[in-house]
Amino acid sequence: MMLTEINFDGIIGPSHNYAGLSPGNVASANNARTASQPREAALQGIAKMHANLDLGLAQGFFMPLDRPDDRWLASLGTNFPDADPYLQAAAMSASSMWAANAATVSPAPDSADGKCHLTVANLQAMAHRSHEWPGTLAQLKLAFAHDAFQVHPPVPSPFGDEGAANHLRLCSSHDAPGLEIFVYGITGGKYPVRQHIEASRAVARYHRLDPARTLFVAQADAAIGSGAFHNDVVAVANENVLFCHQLAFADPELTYAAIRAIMPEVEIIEVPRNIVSLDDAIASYLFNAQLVTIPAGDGPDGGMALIVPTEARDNAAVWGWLEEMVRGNGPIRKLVPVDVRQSMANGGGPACLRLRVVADPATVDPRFIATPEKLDTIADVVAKTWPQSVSPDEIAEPGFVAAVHQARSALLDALDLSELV
Ligand code: SUG
Repeated sequence: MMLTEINFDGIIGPSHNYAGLSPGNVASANNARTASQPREAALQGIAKMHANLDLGLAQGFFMPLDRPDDRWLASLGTNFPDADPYLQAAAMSASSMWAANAATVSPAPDSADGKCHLTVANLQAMAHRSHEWPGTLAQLKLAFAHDAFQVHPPVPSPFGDEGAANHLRLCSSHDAPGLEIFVYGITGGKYPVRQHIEASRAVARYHRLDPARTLFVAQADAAIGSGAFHNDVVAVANENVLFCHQLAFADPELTYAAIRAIMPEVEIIEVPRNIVSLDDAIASYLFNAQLVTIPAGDGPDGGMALIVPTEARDNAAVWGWLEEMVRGNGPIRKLVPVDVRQSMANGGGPACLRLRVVADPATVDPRFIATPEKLDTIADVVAKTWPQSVSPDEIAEPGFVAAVHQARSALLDALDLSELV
């Protein structure tokens, strides 16, 4: 078994829109009711996947879910034409693009049974995301049907679980046993808490993790209150590196000490609040980066790269700090800005768009694995069928709904995934 980190990106669906459905998500609120560009959005996501392949990384993808979600509306005793505008918008959301919220993943070396475990996230904090999990679960079961995996149903209500966005894994290398850190919210101040500790503990039990290598850490209320609705807006980890904001965790010193006690070789890169404020961190999404190990021989000294949104480059305080860090002798050697502005306008950066799965690529259903040719096929379908622009007032129009259905069907056909109804 050759265990590698594979990043599975959610393909941005044809109904991508800015309905302002996520209280506590500053970008989504700021852009609420403006027009979105679904085609451009999806092409930006595909370009990011291409760039990752060029860096020598393993890349996969997930299909957009069927929207509007008629089954969910039926469970609420209504249907799309009769539903009120709020339910219509919630049923049309393309939010499954943020694959970091699809599931929590524990690679095989961390689990007592030697399997890679995935628990689909219930996403129950937000109505428009609470109905993602059945479609996501069906897809995970297809992509990870091999014996090397175990896919779990969601944690039951009332415990909110938002998947890998609140989960960090530290390890000496991806194929070695890791330290898994589950980050949960307590009060959140003015905004809702999305990740509950009871859910995190349940996921750790499902995944048969070693309690001696598992930590449960509270997120700082200040971070949630400033708009870090998921921990991955203020922290990211890769192998032995934790890159985080000073105000990411409720008790940073205790958190770092607990990590060091289990993993003395950890390198913690903390960005001080007096250089990058929480507001700058959240507006630029510098931590919502993909921190990746460049395969040996391909990269600058085979070190790590930080794939950041272009918004991080546009912020002088943030970019200045990042450039200085890269000039130093640290583990992060390269900055790779990517343009995912359409997703960013709804609060989703490069890291939100991907789910990391450490596995042998040979054990994954090949239909979900990206190659440059397959990405070109996807881009071709998107260019031909994805709507160009839509305002939230137009998402319930029958013509738009029909276009969304046709676009997704065309993609499923092109990738031989029509069984995902
Ligand atoms: O859950 N935005 C998503 C963004 C998720 C980002 N993911 C991570 N941080 N991992 C959310 O708030 C906006 C939907 C709208 O307003 O239409 C939205 O759902």
